[in-house]
Amino acid sequence: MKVVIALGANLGNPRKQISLAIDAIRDIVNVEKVSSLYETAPFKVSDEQPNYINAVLLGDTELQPKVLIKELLSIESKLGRQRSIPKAARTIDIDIIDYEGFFLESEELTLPHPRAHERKFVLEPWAEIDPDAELLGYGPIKELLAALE
Ligand code: PH2
Ligand code: MG
Ligand code: MG
Repeated sequence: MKVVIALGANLGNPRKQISLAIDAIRDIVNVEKVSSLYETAPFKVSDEQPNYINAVLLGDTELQPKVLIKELLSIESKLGRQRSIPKAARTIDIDIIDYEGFFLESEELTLPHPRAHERKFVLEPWAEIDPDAELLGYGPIKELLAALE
């Protein structure tokens, strides 16, 4: 199953944590493409935070969506993720953006990611590695990006 996964970090050593997270993801996802690392300003957060490092990867996995998100959350924990308020600064955030074009709404996971369409920090790295991608329900990501600029 094809997956689009976004990574972000803005505490500790963000570049290192993203690299370690990708290494860990390779154990459960056949990682096919990884974007460059993007330094981005905090978007829609309610407190003062350092800039983020963001990246997106494309992969293929046998794991079902809820199993995959559980594994990704466990990688976050191993990399020191602490949860306080939503959108707090973090050592690592790993989100599933799209899973084989599935729609899913459950307590654990919403697919596609409900805020990806408004996030340049997701769309830009994603467009770098899959320029013709479409976000389910929203259309070509290049058009979404153009609308944000
Ligand atoms: N993640 C958020 C909220 N805001 N801003 C940037 N630039 N990068 C992020 O990864 C990010 C954010 C919540 O997940
Ligand atoms: Mg997130
Ligand atoms: Mg998350």
